[in-house]
Amino acid sequence: LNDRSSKVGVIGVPIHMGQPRPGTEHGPEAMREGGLISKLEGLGLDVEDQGDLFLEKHDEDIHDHPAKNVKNVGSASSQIADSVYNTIKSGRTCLALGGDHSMAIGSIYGHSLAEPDHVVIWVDAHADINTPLTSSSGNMHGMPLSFLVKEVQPYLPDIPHFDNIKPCLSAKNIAYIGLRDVDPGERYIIEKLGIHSFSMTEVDKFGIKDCVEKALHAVDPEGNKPIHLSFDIDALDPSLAPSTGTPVPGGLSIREGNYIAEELAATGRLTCVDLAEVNPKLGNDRDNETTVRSAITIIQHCFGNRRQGVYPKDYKFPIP
Ligand code: 4U7
Ligand code: MN
Ligand code: MN
Ligand code: MN
Repeated sequence: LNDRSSKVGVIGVPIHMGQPRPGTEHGPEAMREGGLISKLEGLGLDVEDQGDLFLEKHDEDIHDHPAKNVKNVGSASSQIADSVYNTIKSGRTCLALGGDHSMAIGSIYGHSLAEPDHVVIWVDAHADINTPLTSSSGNMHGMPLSFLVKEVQPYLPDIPHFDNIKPCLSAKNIAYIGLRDVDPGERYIIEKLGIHSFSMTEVDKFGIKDCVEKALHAVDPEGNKPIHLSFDIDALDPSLAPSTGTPVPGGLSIREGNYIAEELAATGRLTCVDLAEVNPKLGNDRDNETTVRSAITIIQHCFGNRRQGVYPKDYKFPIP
């Protein structure tokens, strides 16, 4: 696994059908234009940018299902899963650039095909574990975990076009950090299944250090499982990530976000990272720059940047 950490495979996931606001399909390009790839290379990483997935588009979707755009999100999910699986199998750490957070259905499932025993750290203002029946919006970016968690399956209606996706997580292998907008049905599931949750209240109470430590220990007490980080940019405070569809005040600071990323990277077991919900069509140019800058700094710290300073493996110290 350690060899994997110097090799990154970047996949753009231009999905927007998991929510109603146009623009998340431009998230990957906004992060690339912000210099993401060269910044990762500057860390001494071997970066393979695979470009954006060409997601199948179905103009006729299903209209009588409580979850919206199931056909489009379902087919995209299998494409995402294939591509994440192949990237991880090729020995690289996978960086999946979203795209709305329905992308995590495919990325977490694809990760599980390559590493069946993986665990998930979900950093988000939202719990994203609505079932199509508990969701008040019908937007699938608020549902990804409900399709993936085994214990939730008895409560799901039949979801057409999701035959390729199988539940691959146990409730005990997930920990949330940053929650502050959780729907009643979601809270009910979290409590019933005992899902580990470090909401902003716990971040306030214990500090980010304890929350990250406890989250890592909770999902994997032995500390040897591959880790999937699903980072929704709206976990950060809206002042740091204004260009996103569902901002919620009172979020993580950049210091807290970077700390989470540094600590996960330091495990040497971070195998796949999603960076979801950047929407450059929301807000003005300045909002976009702020949001992209925040996303890139989080990603850099996931891939070896440390605030104490770093130099690449092949660094040549200048001697006169
Ligand atoms: B995101 C919401 F009701 N819970 O289900 C819903 F508040 O990926 C929001 O975390 C979901 O941004 C937000 O629609 C999904 C709502
Ligand atoms: Mn969110
Ligand atoms: Mn989310
Ligand atoms: Mn959102």
